[in-house]
This record gives sequence, structure tokens and C-alpha cells, in this order.
Amino acid sequence: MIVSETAEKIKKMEIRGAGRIARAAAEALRDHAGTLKSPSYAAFRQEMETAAATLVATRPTAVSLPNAVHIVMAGLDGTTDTEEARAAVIGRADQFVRSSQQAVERIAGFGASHIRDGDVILTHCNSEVALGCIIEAHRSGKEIEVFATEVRPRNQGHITIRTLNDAGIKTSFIVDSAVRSFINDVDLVIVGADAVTVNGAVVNKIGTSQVAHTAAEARVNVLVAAETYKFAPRTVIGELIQIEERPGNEVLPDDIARSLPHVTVRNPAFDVTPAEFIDLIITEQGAIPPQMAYIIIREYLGWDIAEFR
Ligand code: RI2
Repeated sequence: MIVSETAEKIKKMEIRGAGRIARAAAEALRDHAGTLKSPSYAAFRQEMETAAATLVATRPTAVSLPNAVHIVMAGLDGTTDTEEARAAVIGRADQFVRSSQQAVERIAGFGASHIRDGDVILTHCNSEVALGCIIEAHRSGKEIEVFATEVRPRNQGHITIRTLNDAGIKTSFIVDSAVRSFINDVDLVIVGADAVTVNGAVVNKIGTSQVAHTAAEARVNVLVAAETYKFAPRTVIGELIQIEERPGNEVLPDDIARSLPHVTVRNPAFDVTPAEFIDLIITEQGAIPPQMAYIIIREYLGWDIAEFR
């Protein structure tokens, strides 16, 4: 797919989910590198950088996106030969996509081992990795049930219940505001992440922090399933994660909004759950307490602080 097409699909959320947008961006860069007929290395690099910037600008919160782009674009370094750079970019993109898929599978295995026979699990939004854990637990023969939220305003819960239904998992579908009413029936909360900061805070779909707060009050454990490329290296130097605010008409139709001149619709797509409300973050490198996020950024993501300057 060409870069502008992928960027448009990510923006419109036709491609969505932090892992999927990261893989789509890597693939778009790979295809772009494959087709460019740049007259020089400098021109090739310039065109790749423009494409990378277009992709990164689509959605500001999911760190998986700039991380994937960063990993792929590093193929441009260490050479001034266009063909070498092209091959490196293509190789890195393919490698990223492969390792991302492997990470999802590994997390499913680790996550499933935290789910006990008979558990009732609550999940919010539609996370490929969180669902992977749930489906793997079911596949391994554990009798489980799931509560899935609706996820206003984009209704990602509809995708979640279809996936759970197709897997044959008994599921209750609830509106977002019903979480507290049902939390005492729940043994475990499992959600995904769009970003994990150095202090172990998890940025995920709006409503996640309410779910986690409710779970903490009810003494229900909260697990976050997140590949290491969802950890945010720049938070090490104090950068904050930007919370995407999407158009108001996702929440209220334009004609109604126009008839209410004193009303402004606010539509943040994500919120921040502090580390204290999270019991474990399950990565492909193993399950860690959120307070160990720094280790993941330094040891596994392997970003050098010098790169931020
Ligand atoms: P996976 C999604 O964002 C949700 O917040 C979900 O929890 C998170 O990405 C991670 O998704 P959106 O694209 O990578 O629906 O686990 O706004 O699939």
C-alpha cells in the first residue's frame, strides 16, 4: 500500500490498534523504499523521511507507531549507498513485522498462564494482545468468561465480542458505565496499551483508567498486555505522551452539535492509568511490575539517550 493511503487509513481508524498501525507503517515504508527511483542517496533519504513523518503524524498517542518507524528508518544509517539503504529498510520492516507477530504470540502464552480455570475476565476496547491472552487461556482448556465493554464512541467493543464469540468464549457485553456494577463478578482485568511511560503509567483507550480504578477498589488485579515497542523511550527524558483528541462528531452528530451553541464536545481517545493501578505488564520478554518499565526501555528497546538530542 502506498504511504498516503496507509496514513489515511490509520487516521480514519480503518487500520487501528497500536500493534496493527505499527506493522502497517513498517509495511508502508518497506513498499515505499521498494518503489522509489531517487537519483541519489540523499534524495532517497529525504523521500523516506517525508514518508516517515507523514505516517508518524497520523495518530499521536500510540508510541508503537514512531517506534516502528524509528526501527525501520535506522536502515538508512551507516551507508550512503541507495541500494544498501533500500535493502536495509526493507529487511528491517520485514523483521519488525515478524517480531511483532511473534511478540503477540509470546504474550498470549505468558498472559494465559495468569488466567486461572474458572476466571471471569473483563477487557476494555479491542486489543489484539489482550485478546490473545484470553483466547490462549480458552484454547488451553480453561473455563473462562469475559465481560467486554462497548467502548464509546468508536465501539471497538463490537470487534472484541465478535472475536470472542468466534472463539466460542462466553461473553457479557456491557456499556462502559456498567463496569462498576459488574466488577465484583470479575476476577481479572486484562487490557492492552498504546503507550507505556518510564514510570510505568499505561496510556490506553479512554475509560481504561476508570476501569483500573474500579478494579483497584474491588481488589481485582489488572494486567496490561503490551509488546516492548509500546514503551515510550522519550519519556525517559521527560517527554509526555500526547493524548489524541478526536473530532467531536464521533460523539455527537454535527447537526445536533450545531443546535447547541453553548456545548463543546470533548473526545479524548486515550487516558493515563498510573502504575499504582496496574499489577503486571506482560511483554514478550516476560511479565514485569509497571515500575520496571525503565528496564524495558533501556535493555530491550535499546534506545540510546544520545538519540534524543
Ligand atoms: P493492540 C487501541 O487504540 C486500543 O486503545 C487498544 O487497547 C490499543 O490500541 C492496543 O491495541 P485504537 O486504535 O495493539 O482503537 O493490543 O484507538 O491491538
